[in-house]
Amino acid sequence: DDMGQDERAFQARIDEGIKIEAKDWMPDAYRKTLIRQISQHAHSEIVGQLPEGNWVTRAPTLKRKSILLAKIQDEAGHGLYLYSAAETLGVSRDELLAALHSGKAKYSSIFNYPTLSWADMGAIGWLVDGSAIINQIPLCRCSYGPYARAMIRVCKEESFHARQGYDIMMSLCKGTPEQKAMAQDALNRWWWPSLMMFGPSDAASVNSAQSAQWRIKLFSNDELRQRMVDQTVPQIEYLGLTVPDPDLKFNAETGHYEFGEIDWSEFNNVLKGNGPCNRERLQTRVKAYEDGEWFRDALVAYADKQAEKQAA
Ligand code: FAQ
Repeated sequence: DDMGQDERAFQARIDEGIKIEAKDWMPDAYRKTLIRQISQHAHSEIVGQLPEGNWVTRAPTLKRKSILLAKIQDEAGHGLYLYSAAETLGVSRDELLAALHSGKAKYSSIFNYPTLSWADMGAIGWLVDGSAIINQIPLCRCSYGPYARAMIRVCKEESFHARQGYDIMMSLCKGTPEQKAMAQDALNRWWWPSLMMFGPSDAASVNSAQSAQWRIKLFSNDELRQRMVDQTVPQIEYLGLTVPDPDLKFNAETGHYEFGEIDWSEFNNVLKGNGPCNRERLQTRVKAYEDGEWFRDALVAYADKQAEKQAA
């Protein structure tokens, strides 16, 4: 084969389950794919604050408001751990942010959908954070040490988020018929985009084979998507809601739910920047970054002054 000696030794370590650390030798393509995935993941956490930010001032009670604020703040923290993990691979945070702000970098498709009612806060916590957990639990065991370790805390916090989302859904479903209808409407709008979070079908997933060989991916996109459906359908039934998929049926032989075809043209359209909120999300991020310039400058000026004092 055409693997060099370094690369063979590297793959052997991965096959043995030994973690790769920042200062270890690694193939350029491994470094590149990790920078790609970890930075997209970081951007998702940061842009992912925006749909929920839309409801902070309109939360129905002070308790719900403080929970939502804490949840959104957790997402900012996740973004920061992930940017730090990406930086261990030799890329700067400024470069990563520039790629996000110019529209060059991807972030999760799910955050390009609008949040139209309070019930969407329930649906996002339950379905979006729920899907994020299913995708991220295996990443706690991925081959790159700094990424794997960051995922452990992220997953713990995401499980609080998923429970708070389901708690909102339970309250609405036990409420008035109007409240239950809001819950159903939110489920109808977030169900399919949540299934798309897991990425293209295995047949269309260009990065999967290599990422599986490097143990960045321990399960395929379709395997994790199936896990999400199997886990969530009983929760939908418990709420007394209807899965917005006429083709959904339980297969008693396999023990899995079979589900309808995902609208891949919608997915690809969102990835190309043409989802319902792509432009608005990016504009909001860029404005926040520009508005924060004076603050970043002040931090640097302060740090410089402290260093001068120390030197004197
Ligand atoms: N959206 O060959 P694959 C959260 C891209 S959770 C946009 O299968 P891969 C928590 C993919 O990048 C959300 N793009 O790629 C939260 C690639 O493009 P590229 C973030 C997508 O990497 C909750 C191309 O399609 N989670 O933020 C999507 O092997 C609530 C081909 O796809 C993560 O990022 C998509 N849905 O597998 C925050 C988890 N799917 O780069 C706030 C880590 C695929 O070649 C509120 N990432 N693409 O130009 C992963 O596990 C993987 O990157 C996958 C994609 C599974 C997402």
